[in-house]
Amino acid sequence: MVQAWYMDSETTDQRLQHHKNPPEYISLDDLFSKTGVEYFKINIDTYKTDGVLEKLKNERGYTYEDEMVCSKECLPNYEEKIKSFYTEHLHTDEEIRFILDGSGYFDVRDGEDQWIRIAVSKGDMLIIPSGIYHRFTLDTNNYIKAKRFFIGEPVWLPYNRPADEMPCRKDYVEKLQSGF
Ligand code: KMT
Ligand code: NI
Repeated sequence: MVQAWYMDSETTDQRLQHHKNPPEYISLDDLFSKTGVEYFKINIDTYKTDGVLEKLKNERGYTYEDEMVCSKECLPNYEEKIKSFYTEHLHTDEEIRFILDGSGYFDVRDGEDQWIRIAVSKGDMLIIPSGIYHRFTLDTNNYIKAKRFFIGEPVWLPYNRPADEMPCRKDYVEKLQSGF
């Protein structure tokens, strides 16, 4: 099951869990109300035919999809990509990921600028809103396979922090203040 928690501020290996002491978990409802991040559980064994993913795609207008594998063997420019994924950034569009295999961590900032770590694995689908500061890292398994979705022609460009003057950031902060 997907779990989310507030991170410690240790600068040790990014692939570790980075729990606070004692751990401070956050529910998926609180994750949404504090960040706007949406979560869907998808049945990995039946998703091709059960219609759940199809309905979500239609409702949200996802017209593009592809698959990516993130591992030393499969990702071109691995070290460089891993570094840029973990550099705090935002995008002008949602970041939509459906995990097919493996695992990893998406970290997002809450309204008080605290990092929340979301541990994803097989069957987890996350929608990270446009304009939120976030980052991604593999965990100690060093492997993840995910589907990416997009509305229209994909734009994967990250804008590293600070990007506070971007319209998508201002929109996000407004939504955050009005409680999504
Ligand atoms: C991203 O944009 O951070 C990624 O695509 C990371 C890998 S997706 C599980
Ligand atoms: Ni991103």
